[in-house]
Amino acid sequence: MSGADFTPWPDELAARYRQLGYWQGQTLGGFLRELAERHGERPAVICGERQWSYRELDERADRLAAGLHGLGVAAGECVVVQLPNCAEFFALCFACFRLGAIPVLALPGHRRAEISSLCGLSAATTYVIADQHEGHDYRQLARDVRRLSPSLRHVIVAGDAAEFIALDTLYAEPLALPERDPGALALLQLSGGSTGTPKLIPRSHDDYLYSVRASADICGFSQRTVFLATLPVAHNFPLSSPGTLGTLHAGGYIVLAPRGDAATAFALIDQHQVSHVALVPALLLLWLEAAAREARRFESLRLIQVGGASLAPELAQRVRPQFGCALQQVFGMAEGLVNYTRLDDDDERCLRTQGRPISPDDELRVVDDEDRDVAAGEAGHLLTRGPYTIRGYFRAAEHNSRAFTADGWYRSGDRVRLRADGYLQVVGRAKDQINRGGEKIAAEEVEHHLLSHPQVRNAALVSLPDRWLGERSCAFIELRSAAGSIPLATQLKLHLRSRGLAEYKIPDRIEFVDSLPLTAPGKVAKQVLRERLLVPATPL
Ligand code: AMP
Ligand code: DBH
Repeated sequence: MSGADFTPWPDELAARYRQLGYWQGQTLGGFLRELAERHGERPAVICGERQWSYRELDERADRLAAGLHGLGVAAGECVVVQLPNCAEFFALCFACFRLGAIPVLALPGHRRAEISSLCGLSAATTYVIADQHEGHDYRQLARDVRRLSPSLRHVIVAGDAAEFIALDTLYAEPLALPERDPGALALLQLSGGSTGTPKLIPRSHDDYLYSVRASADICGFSQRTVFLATLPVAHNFPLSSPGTLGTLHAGGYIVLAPRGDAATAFALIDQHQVSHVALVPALLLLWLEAAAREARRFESLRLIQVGGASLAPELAQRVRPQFGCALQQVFGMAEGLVNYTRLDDDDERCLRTQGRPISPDDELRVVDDEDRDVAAGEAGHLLTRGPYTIRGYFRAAEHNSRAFTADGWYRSGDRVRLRADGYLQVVGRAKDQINRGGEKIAAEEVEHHLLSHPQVRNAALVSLPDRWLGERSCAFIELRSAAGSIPLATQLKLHLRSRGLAEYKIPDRIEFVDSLPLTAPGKVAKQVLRERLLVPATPL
């Protein structure tokens, strides 16, 4: 990896983070080795009927690393991992860490457009999928992706491999592999983004493990923790805040839910006496409604973490009465900074704030449009730096000059208020993104796909408030002159699907307008569009 791939922290700060023990000089591969030595036969991962101990997970990682090596996968190569919540996800990721290959953590909902652009950006040589999940056949997706991605050499499948390589056949005699550099790039997370093309987030072993260990401490994870993974495990929140990795760090075990719905999750909570779970607000709402209908008890639950999107205080206050456990708000980003309400915080903080940062060395600034600090307690743009916040996206020099200040602050795109007690409240968003139930949609990306339709002259994607998801998306479309047939909303949606876009990015609503309103510099006035959606009677 070259310097352009991974912007390092300044030397003095790196030395400080090491000296303060944030960066412990351990790789993620070494992390699992140490846990296996400590916890041996204790259960680590439960996936359906299967249960892997720490020792077994460690051994599988070694054997899979040898198998990948045998295929010719080398240190520094990128491996796009698109697996649902299954035990193989962990064996495979740790195998990559041991080998020095870089997992690129795609989400199960991604389709041809997203995966081929991840492959292009990372020059991935290997793509790992499950055969099928939730009715989707990933092998067909892999056939499409392979046509579009010249760098891809191997497709590995958990399950029925068809013409590809079966993951189960890759377990080989462990090899003696060289230790990796803990300061090096370990994995690439995906950013929700706000631009036309996806951005990859380079996380090092040292910085990622710091966020995992410190999160596990803050959230009180221990050997008694049974963590139910309901959100896709590749996502930064259920992976590291403290999530599945934090559970392993604490010596507890992970129960993998194939999906997050209440029926599936409640059955697993009962069966495995689950103590901790991480949810987005949209999922919490479904769970609350289901739990109220069933009037049931949750004796084993200790903590429900909620993050990824704004949580209304009215929803927050239903958690304890309904589930009989504590609520923790989590405001984080795959780029780094994570904030938690603390376990001993009073109700006011737990219900009405999004917590405070993990680290005493997390730096926060709240600024106006000209990057001037706002008065204490006022709302503004959140900028941040710290021991686990990236200094630049992967291979995105041009974008980095806008997404980071010259002195390394990450522009989160969130509008926040920083209170005198150090707690944050998220009050809005400046970035051009829709947060659809915790799934982020970069408006520009969808607009580019809409503009590829021959009849579309201009398109603007905006958010629309929604009771269930928090926000949904609405595309405003300006058509070209009446020549030819006018596309219907359904045809535009089909057009987006035919371009291989993930389903959650397909606009929930489409409105046709004669012309899009413009601001003075000629940009689409999205605020005007959002306001139009709030007044249904106004003619569009
Ligand atoms: P990403 O950068 O794609 O990892 O997404 C992180 C973004 O999710 C943040 O910058 C926020 O916009 C949003 N987010 C995460 N947690 C919360 C929360 N608790 N409340 C409001 N927004 C959140
Ligand atoms: O939304 C996120 O990206 C997020 C939310 C909570 C996150 O990355 C995290 C915690 O680590």
